Amino acid sequence: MSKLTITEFEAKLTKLQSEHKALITKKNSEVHKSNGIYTRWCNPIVTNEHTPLNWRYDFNHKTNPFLMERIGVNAALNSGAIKFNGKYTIVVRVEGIDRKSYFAVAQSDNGVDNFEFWERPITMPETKIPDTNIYDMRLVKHEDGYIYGLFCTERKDKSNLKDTSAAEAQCGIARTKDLVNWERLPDLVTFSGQQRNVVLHPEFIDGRYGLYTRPQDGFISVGGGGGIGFGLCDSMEKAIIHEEVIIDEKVYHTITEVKNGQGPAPIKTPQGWLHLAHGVRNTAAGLRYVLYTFLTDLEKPWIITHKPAGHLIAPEGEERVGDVSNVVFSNGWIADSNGDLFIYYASSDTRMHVATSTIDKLVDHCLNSPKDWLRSATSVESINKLIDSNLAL
Ligand code: M1P
Repeated sequence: MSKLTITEFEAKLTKLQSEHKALITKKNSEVHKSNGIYTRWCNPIVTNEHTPLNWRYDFNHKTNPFLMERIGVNAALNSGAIKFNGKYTIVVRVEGIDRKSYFAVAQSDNGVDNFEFWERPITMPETKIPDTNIYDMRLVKHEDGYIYGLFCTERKDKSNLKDTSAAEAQCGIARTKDLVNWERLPDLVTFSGQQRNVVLHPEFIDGRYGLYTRPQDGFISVGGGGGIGFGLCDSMEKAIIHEEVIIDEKVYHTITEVKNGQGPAPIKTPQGWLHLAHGVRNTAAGLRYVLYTFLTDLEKPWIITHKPAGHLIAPEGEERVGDVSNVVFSNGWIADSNGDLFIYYASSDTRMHVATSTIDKLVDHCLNSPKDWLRSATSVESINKLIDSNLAL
């Protein structure tokens, strides 16, 4: 096929632009079916195709005479979230077709649709040891006045150069006031191997910073380590955790049998800190990631007070298929001052969704849904208790 004439080029570009506009302004609607705890929304809120066209296409007829995509985006997934300047703001993990992830801000007025990316992706400064890949930012407005972004920084495992997939995960730290200019701080130092899913607690604890961690022996396998950990450090400018305790262990024959990790930063409620996390188990079809919730003590957020059995959100329908199938993952949620809750989650490492609920509903779920007593017989006991109380009405 010969090169496009200028007229053809312009017509093709106009079509691309109007299709893109239609996609990013598409109205979302609630899914009718709900378990009463939360409601899913029909359309993904952000996908690879929502990223701006001028990040991907060269609009110059001379240098791109076929008007082809020059820089592909593979996925838009695991996003941190924060209410910023009155808008529902997510910092999306955008993954290029070259497998490199980077961060980009997208905002919406209502939290459920019309997410629009800012003009450029975030330019994240590097430390002296450049990151190969950065992803899964947890955004926290800390009471010290900064917005922190904690994320995974992945680099080649230099102790195993022969194995080209041997990698090392650690926690990168950056802070900002405007989500545009980021100050990169040294990576978190812990003494428990690799780290992923590290999250900053939003308040000081006895004048110190609290961090949820996820120690792991290897890059993918947590090995003998694992569980959601917690530790304190004196400064975020030189963050060192000398002592880590495991606050939520992985447990045999549960949704966290293989591994788990803290999701976004917990939300303070009168009944305790409300948490969202992911749990992973193995199946013949590979790992299955689901989301679960629990409450921790207000004064001692490392102590779990209530934890309902099983998952809160598991992959459903089209969510079950993608680059890494059978995965839901969340590292961002936004609570409005009226108690409305927007849970942002990615499905199968491919696209972003929203589910809505309220703080009151999730707290009630934590307080009143039975815990996992770890045996089939005890699960039946929980059901019988419910039947008995219903029959007694
Ligand atoms: O592929 C599923 C997820 O796997 C990792 O999470 P975890 O460390 O808990 O296993 C991360 O790479 C995450 O980005 C990804 O969504």
